[in-house]
Order: sequence, then structure tokens, then C-alpha cells
Amino acid sequence: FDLEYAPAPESSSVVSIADSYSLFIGGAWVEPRSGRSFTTTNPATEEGLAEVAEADADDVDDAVGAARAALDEWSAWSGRDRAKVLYRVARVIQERARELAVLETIDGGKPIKESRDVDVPLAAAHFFYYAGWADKLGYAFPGRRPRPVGVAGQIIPWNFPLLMASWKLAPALAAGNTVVLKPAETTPLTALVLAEILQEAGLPDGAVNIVTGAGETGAALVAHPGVDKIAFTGSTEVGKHIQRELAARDTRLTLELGGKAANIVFEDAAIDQAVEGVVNGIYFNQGHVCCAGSRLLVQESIADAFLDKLKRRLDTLRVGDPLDKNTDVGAINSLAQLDKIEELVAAGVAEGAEMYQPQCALPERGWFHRPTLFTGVSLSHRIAREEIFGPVLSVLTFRTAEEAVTKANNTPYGLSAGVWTEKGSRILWMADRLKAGVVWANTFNRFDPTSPFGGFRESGFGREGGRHGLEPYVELEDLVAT
Ligand code: TXE
Repeated sequence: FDLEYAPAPESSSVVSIADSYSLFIGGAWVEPRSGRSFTTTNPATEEGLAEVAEADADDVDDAVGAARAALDEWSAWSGRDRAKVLYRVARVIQERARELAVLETIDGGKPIKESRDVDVPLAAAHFFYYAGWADKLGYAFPGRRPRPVGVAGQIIPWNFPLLMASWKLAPALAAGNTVVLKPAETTPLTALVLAEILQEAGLPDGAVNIVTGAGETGAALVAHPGVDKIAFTGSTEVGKHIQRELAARDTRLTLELGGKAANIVFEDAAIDQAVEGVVNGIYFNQGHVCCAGSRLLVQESIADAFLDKLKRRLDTLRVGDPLDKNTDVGAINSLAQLDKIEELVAAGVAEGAEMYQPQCALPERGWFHRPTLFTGVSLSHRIAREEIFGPVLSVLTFRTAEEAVTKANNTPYGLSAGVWTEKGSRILWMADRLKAGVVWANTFNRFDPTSPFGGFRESGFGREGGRHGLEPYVELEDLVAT
């Protein structure tokens, strides 16, 4: 899925942004019944980008109605025909890669090299991958007949707007479901372009509907009795709230929530590679990553030397204009998120941890935060326990593998972990004991459409990616021979 792509810093000029965006319901762009809109803002400049329609409960009702009306048609298409549409979606994402990457970066603040090399190619890869399953569902579930669940309500966050939309839409559509998708309020734009792409690729009207808005719009989708399944990625707090709401109903639910992952470096690890992995683990996407390696556990025997190298590496990170292709750390997605990060960093200092930040200059405008590292952290500190969702790393040490496991598991979350060692047997020993849905070995933040991703405990439940990612979107009928 390589993309030939080299945006110039000024390439925002190639992207046309409309002054205002409507809702996408039943294959048409419609004004919201609410008559309301909100402004989506460029976090690197604090400038408003566009006015976006705010869907209320009536608009959500229209969207669910459109999805229900389209269900019979879309689910009756042969798997092969559904696959053709999904392959086309993947190809058009590639064709419009430049535009999507720039839009993602302007709307969300992430460095263009990440939008260009990670978000957009992976979004296309998910459509390619699930297109391949659309006509092979029988092989995915041998001996059983997979049927679509029905209308899926999908609520996504702002950290990977296009990619999260693709993670959720591709398996749902491959299995013949129809969808109402709600993007996050700070990053609605790429999902709206994706709506255009889906239509251009030949998806029937109403098979995907996009309702933009904030938490109230999401809550209306969750409350709607015409929705058969909710897939939510976001905060643990809202996820638990949705779980309580749905407890008395038969709506299916998958939740992908927060994390506080440990990146564990043993003394025998390839040190330079591990330093890169730790940097990528926490500073990628400004740390706005549910599986971010926000806790470094480094073996005591190499801690001083390792931290020395890590700090020198931090000094070289380029923080600033997300459209500059040399930027490593872009803008914080919203002022509210910046406030949360600053509050937790202040708590780290107040609780006695020692802070290290490279003294790079930050742009005068926009919401930015220096890459930050804390040593002298104890397990009781807030920065060791709470998800910061920013470019802030808390460092702990360990002596034995057992101690590393105990410390890594000392969190209510269970999404991901990383292990750095040259010993294969130790990787397996650790993976068996770490309470995490994903364990990376000698790498971190590596995503692939063929691999299931998801957590347990306070990180949620259900898997996205791979064959497992189809399961939430199918009802399995037993095939009984008579
Ligand atoms: O999340 P919300 P926020 C974590 C991260 C971050 C914190 C707060 O720690 O600092 O959450 O972020 C929609 N019913 N993660 O406030 O509110 C909302 O409009 C239905 C981790 O942005 O959970 C958006 O589309 N939907 C995370 C989506 O939920 C509701 C990614 C996520 O927003 C709703 C994001 C409601 N009552 C934040 N209230 C991850 N797992 O990757 C809000 N929403």
C-alpha cells in the first residue's frame, strides 16, 4: 500500500475546504433539522476551518431510518459485489491521499508525515483487507452462516479520525451491515470526504450515513432503538456510560477505551532500537494514542545509560507546524486536551517526580506541548496511573522480569504492552503474563489490518482488525444438515 507522496509544507493550498458542511444522510447532503452548527478549528493556528452541521436526535433518527431502509438492499448484494465497492473505496483513498493527509493534519494537528505515511495508507489497507473477506465470509466462520447484525452506530474519536472511521466501516460493510457514523467534534472533516468517496465508489444510498456533532449526537445514536450494534472508541468514562445505557437492551456493544501501556526494556535489548521504540511509543501523534507506551519500565542495570540516550534523542525531536514534513511532534488536538495534559504534568511535578523537557521553541500560536519525560516516578503518582493522552512519558525501573510484570499490570487498563529483549523465550514468558490485548516485541505502535486489536478490563472489549474484527458485525446461524 505504498503511496507516492511528497507534500510541500504549503500544500494546504491544494486542499479545498468548504465554508460549511452538512450531514450525509440517505446518500444526500442535508441541512440539520436542528439548524445548528459548530466550528472545527485548526489546532496549530487556532483558526476556524469550517462550520459543520450539528445533528440532533431528529437528525439521528433520519440517519438511522436511512440506514434501515438501505439494509435489505446492501445485505442482499453478493459478497463479490460488496467487495468491488470496498476495493474501489481503497483505491480512491489512495488517489485522494494527498488531500486526505493534508485535511487530517489541518483538522487534527498531527504531523503530515504521520497522516501521509500511517493514517491514510492504513485506512486504504483496511478497505483492501475487508474487501477480501466480503465474498469469503463462509470461510471465516466454517459451518455457520454469517448474517449481518443490522444497523451499526459507530462513534469515533479525534486521534485517528480517518483511520478509526475505516477500522469501523470496512468490516461492517463487508459483512453487509449499514452504518450511522459519528465523527469526533474536533475532527469531522475527513469522515465527510470519506462519505464522498464511498458514494463515488458505488455504495448504495443510505448504507453509510454521517452525523456530525458532539457528545449529545453520540448519545442520541446510542439511545436510538433502531440501532442494532454500537461500536465506540473513546474515553473510558463515556464507554462505561454507554455500557450502562445499553445494559437493559439487546443492542450489541464493543468498546475500545483508554490505556496506560508499559514499554518494558530489558538489559539485553538492542538499545538504540529500543530508544527509537520508546520515542515512537509515546511521542507518535503527540501521545494521543490509546495504546501509547506512556510508562517506560527500564531494567535498573541499564537505566542511567538508557535515559541518557533517551534524553539526547528527545532533544532532536522537532516540535511545531504539523504541515512541515520534518515535524515530529505536532499540535495538541484541542485546548481542552492541552489543559488536561498540563494539569497532569503539574501534578507530576507537585508529587515530586523529576521533569525533563527539551528546551525547543514552540510556535507562538496554536496548542503545543513539549515532549516530556518524568523520572523518579512512583506507582502511586497520578502520572503513573492516569491516561494523559499527551507527549508525556513516566519512567519506572525494575530488577527482575517478575517485577516488570507486576508493575506493568499495576493499572486498571489492559490494552497494549511492549517488550524489548533479544531473548525469544522471555518475550513469550512476558506475553503470557502481561494483561494486555496486544503485546509488541521489539517494536511498538505497529498496526496491521490483518491483526486483531483491542483490550480488556478498563480498556474495553471486542476486537477490531483481522478475522476477529468481523465477529461483532455478524450473527452466526448454525447450518444443520437434515
Ligand atoms: O473523549 P470522549 P474526549 C481519552 C483520553 C482523552 C479523554 C477525553 O484520555 O484525554 O478520553 O477525550 C463521543 N454518548 N480518549 O473527551 O468524550 C464524542 O463526541 C455517545 C481515549 O474527546 O469519550 C467523540 O465522538 N458518544 C480514546 C467520542 O465520543 C459520546 C480516544 C470520544 O469522545 C458521548 C479519545 C456520549 N455521552 C479519548 N460523549 C481512545 N480509546 O483512543 C462523547 N461522545
